[in-house]
Amino acid sequence: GKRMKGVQIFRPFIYGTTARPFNDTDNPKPPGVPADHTHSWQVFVKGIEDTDIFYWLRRVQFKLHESIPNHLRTIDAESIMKENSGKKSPSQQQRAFVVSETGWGEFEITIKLYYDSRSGEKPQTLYHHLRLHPYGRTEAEKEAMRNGGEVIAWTYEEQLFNEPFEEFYHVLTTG
Ligand code: SLL
Repeated sequence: GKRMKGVQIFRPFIYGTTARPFNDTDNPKPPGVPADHTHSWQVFVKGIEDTDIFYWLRRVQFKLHESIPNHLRTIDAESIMKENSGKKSPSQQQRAFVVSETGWGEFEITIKLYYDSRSGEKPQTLYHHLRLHPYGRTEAEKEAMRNGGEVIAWTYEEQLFNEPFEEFYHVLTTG
């Protein structure tokens, strides 16, 4: 195919983790969760304000810590969309590549992005530190995180497609 000379297309997305400590009120430990697990957490890749990214990002592989059973988690846009097609309202539809887990420790998560094959792009790897405990430069920043009950570590990113193939340019611009 031919490339679009001089054309650059950006697609914003967010990746990161959200963690919550188990407690007796709003986040009770589900049955079967090991006694030493202190938190529930999620790692995700998604569009800004839950906009669709499945048309350009086709697969995400999350590599978790090896202490976690089945630590390589691969999620295909195709299977999410298949599940969404059975749901009545758009608000019930899943808009993110997400893995939900429980555990006790922080570690580095490797996130591998696989693009639509028409892009000709190789997979790209991101690294994200799972945060379970409040962090920040000041005690006030940490306290704010404790109040919310959630520890949020999110990164805003823009995917650049430089001189995309014409066919993929069409995919990008028509959704
Ligand atoms: C640490 N270097 O020592 C890190 C390792 C590993 C966290 C943290 C296990 C969960 C499971 C889990 O939370 N591992 O058993 O499913 O802090």
